[in-house]
Amino acid sequence: MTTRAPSATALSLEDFYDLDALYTPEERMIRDAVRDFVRSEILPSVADWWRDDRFPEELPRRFGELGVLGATLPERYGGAGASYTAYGLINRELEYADSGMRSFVSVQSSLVMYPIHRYGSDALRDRWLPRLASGEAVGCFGLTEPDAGSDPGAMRTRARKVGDGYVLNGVKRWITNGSRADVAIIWAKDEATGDILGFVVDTSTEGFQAVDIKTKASMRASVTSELYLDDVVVPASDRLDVVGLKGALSCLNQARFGIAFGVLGAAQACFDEVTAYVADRPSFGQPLAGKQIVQERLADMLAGITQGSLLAYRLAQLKADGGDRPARVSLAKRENVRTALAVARAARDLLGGNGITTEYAAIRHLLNLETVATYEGTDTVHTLVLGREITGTSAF
Ligand code: TGC
Ligand code: FAD
Repeated sequence: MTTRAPSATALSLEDFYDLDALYTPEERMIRDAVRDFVRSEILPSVADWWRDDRFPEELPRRFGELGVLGATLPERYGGAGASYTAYGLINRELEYADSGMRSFVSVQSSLVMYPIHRYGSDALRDRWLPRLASGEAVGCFGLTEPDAGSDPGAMRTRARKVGDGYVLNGVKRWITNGSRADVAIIWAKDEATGDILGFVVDTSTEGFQAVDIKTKASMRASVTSELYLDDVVVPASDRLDVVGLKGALSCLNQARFGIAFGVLGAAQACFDEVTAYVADRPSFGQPLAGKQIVQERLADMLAGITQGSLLAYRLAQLKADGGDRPARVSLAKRENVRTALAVARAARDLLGGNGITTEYAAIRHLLNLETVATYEGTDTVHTLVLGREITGTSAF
């Protein structure tokens, strides 16, 4: 095989179109700090955590110290006033290690701190946001139920107005951080009006119980639970100031944006791993890297990650100006998850038998990404959102 040493001007394989030049110094600084943390504190152990079905106790506080919890919120509440691009880059760096790391930060930032900041009273903000930002408190988001996932409007959890409060009853399933949470954002139907309401529930309230789901073959370094609400009394002052499904969906719009960036981290990790592997792996008398079909597959991976990065960056620009319309976010979530899954699957295959072991990261990412394709709106749900945007007809 003829080999050519990469020239001094070789293009970066993790930023092929030099998006770095478009980031602000602060965005680069945040990205680099998270990258250093991930490489030194998470990557050496994350495969063990995943195998052991464990999310380490100390991580929330470490994330808090790093400043990645609620990073876009104002400093007054413990945030960093960071840009959406910075938030996206944080997600990408975390998901380079494992989707479970990004999931923790997505839920805490986009699904718990965001609604408290946007729809909560000053008292709720003061009570929860600083502790959530520091990682002293953990939050979860309870929308999905055993019989209401893609169609959350079909939820059965009920809120009954009693005196100056509400009584909540119901079951939530597949709730990230559920058993770790100090505070839960719970969505329930008002028994009298049928309106969907959101509540900030202290999980130490009597009648609240969380039980972990322990049979996952995906997202094993992330806690996922079932929540049982049995006559949980919540003061009216702990209700979010929004009525209807749009309250919950507006939170999903934030988290889906983060996923569009995050999954490219998982894809990049698979690409880096397989590129190094094929350089040395002999087959039919030469390294796999010298085979045309292998090069085509690497080129497809690089193209997918590059296109996804451009899409995510443009979405962040649009979001900064309020242009993160749900259909745009759906397209980015759908496409970038598809790309990441394709990259992880191809990397897994090129690793051969080694690729089915957790000694290599590809299969762990591939299995995690199966969850990412399902949560925050399945691939099909986002296809139907786009179909509705194109045709004006709802086909759910
Ligand atoms: P639809 O009539 O479309 O909408 C009801 C109201 O909501 C508004 N809206 C949105 N607002 C903000 N952001 C969005 N993405 C929005 N989508 C819709 C809409 O304008 C309307 O407002 P208004 O003022 O007219 O009342 O509602 P629908 O019942 O037809 O449902 C639409 C559908 C299917 C797209 C929606 O239900 C959906 O997205 N389903 C998927 C459910 C889902 O994604 N669940 C995720 C649970 S959380 C999770 O998975 C966390 S994973 C942990 C992690 O991230 O790591
Ligand atoms: P279903 O809605 O039953 O879908 C099953 C299949 O049917 C899918 O292929 C779907 O695309 C398809 N389908 C559904 N409707 C249609 C249709 N109209 N036309 C054609 N096909 C359709 N939820 C939370 O609230 N909070 C969390 O923190 C959270 N974390 C999660 C963590 C993990 C690890 C997982 C796996 C899930 C989590 N979820 C969470 C739940 C997640 O959002 C749901 O699993 C997801 O929305 C899909 O719902 P479902 O599982 O009920 O599947």
